[in-house]
Amino acid sequence: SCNNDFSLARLERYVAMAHEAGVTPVIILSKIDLTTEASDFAAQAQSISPQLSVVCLDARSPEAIELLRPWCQAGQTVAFLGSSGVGKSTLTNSLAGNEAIATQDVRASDDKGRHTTTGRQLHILPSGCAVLDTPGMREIQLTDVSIGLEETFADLHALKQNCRFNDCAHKTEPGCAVQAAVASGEVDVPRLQRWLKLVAEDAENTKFLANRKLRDRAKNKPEKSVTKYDSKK
Ligand SMILES: Nc1nc2c(ncn2[C@@H]2O[C@H](COP(=O)(O)OP(=O)(O)OP(=O)(O)O)[C@@H](O)[C@H]2O)c(=O)[nH]1
Ligand SMILES: [Mg+2]
Ligand SMILES: [Zn+2]
Repeated sequence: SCNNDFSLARLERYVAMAHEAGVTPVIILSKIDLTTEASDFAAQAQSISPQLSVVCLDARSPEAIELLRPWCQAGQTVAFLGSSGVGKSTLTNSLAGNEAIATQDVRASDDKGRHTTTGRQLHILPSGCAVLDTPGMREIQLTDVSIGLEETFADLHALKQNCRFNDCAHKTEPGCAVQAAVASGEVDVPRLQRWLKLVAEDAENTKFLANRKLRDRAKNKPEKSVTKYDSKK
């Protein structure tokens, strides 16, 4: 949403997850009616990648049907993911042309939602498109998304192929192509830092889960999934 809940770092996580899953990511920026800076929010979202589709809308408006038509054809399935209160259920209602799903105001202090939707639900639209409305995520932790990260940060991934060392950490190593690009002003440094953080997080979680699977298998216990992450970071 175009308010205090907007986070570029969080959007990158969702996009990486979608790429990894082989799903086409589309960024929907809701609540454009509540801001005069919708184009700034859109420019930030578009900075993730020029190829990414970014759609700005008022989720309560019937115009949403027109704006999302390319992805909402008969036989297609879309899933709305995002923090609580961004308007996933509101948008589903607008697409369905009714008010069947409950929605609830966000907190005025920080624009956070109240976790109104509590289970995933598939809705079939009049157009024949299936929409999955989901509960707002409190956190999104990355595991096993190395391919998703490569696609999301394709420019940095391409640069890193030219580093002198295979295991370059892109910090102080000699012959680091990424740092050379930073020096020449080609690379956005905050974006580079977010990439390094996500790559490290993914590696750590993937290793942690692999070890746990081994341990669980040894003990013959069923396998559990994923861990915790604070969405503010
Ligand atoms: N002004 C405005 N309000 C919106 C928009 N989208 C959603 N809202 C309002 O934001 C509040 C939260 O919307 P919901 O649809 O319940 O949000 P949600 O993403 O489904 O939230 P959870 O179910 O908690 O994950 C409601 O009061 C909506 O009316 C929008 O584009 N503009
Ligand atoms: Mg909801
Ligand atoms: Zn390097």
